Amino acid sequence: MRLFVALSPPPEALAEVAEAVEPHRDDWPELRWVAPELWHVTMSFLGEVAEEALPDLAERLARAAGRHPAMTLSFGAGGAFSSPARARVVWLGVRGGGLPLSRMAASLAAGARRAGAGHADGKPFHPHLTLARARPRAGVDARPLVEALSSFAGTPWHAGAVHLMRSHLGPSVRYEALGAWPLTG
Ligand code: 3AM
Repeated sequence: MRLFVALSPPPEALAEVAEAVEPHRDDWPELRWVAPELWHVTMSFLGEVAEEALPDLAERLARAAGRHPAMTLSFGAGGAFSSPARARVVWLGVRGGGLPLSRMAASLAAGARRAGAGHADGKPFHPHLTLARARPRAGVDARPLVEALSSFAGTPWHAGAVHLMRSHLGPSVRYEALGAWPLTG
């Protein structure tokens, strides 16, 4: 099964984002917008994981989550991977996490690896909310969109748990929450 670990922002925080994004959607037919009900903040992408590994994975994620503090985060200015001029992914940034959030991501990934899930990809952790993706092989010049989202500053929200998510790929992607573990505090 295809898994990732994520934060699930509260509906109020996502509703604000939806309101900010809505005026732009129709202007960018070259982008595929992610449906708001799928929005999440990925902490660690695990990829294909054998079902037998789940109990050990759950235990290790629970333990890793419990070693990190709950935090107050907010969505901030837009950006793009790999760059606004040749965007493959357009996102909103996550503010307020800093080093503790990066440490948490590293700790979850390390716990998952000990359960045989995921791998170190060496990429720096860049917390974000993916809003839209370019169609395959097309880098989009999304500078006006990134610029339009540059002033976005969402209301702070409480990140108190991490979720293990399963992606069901197909004509329309669906995510299923397999577990949730509290952060401390
Ligand atoms: O929606 P975001 O960007 O947070 O991009 C995928 C998504 O992240 C990412 O995992 C999340 C859930 O699908 N993802 C998919 N394939 C990936 C890969 N091979 C990947 N991240 C890293 N390596």
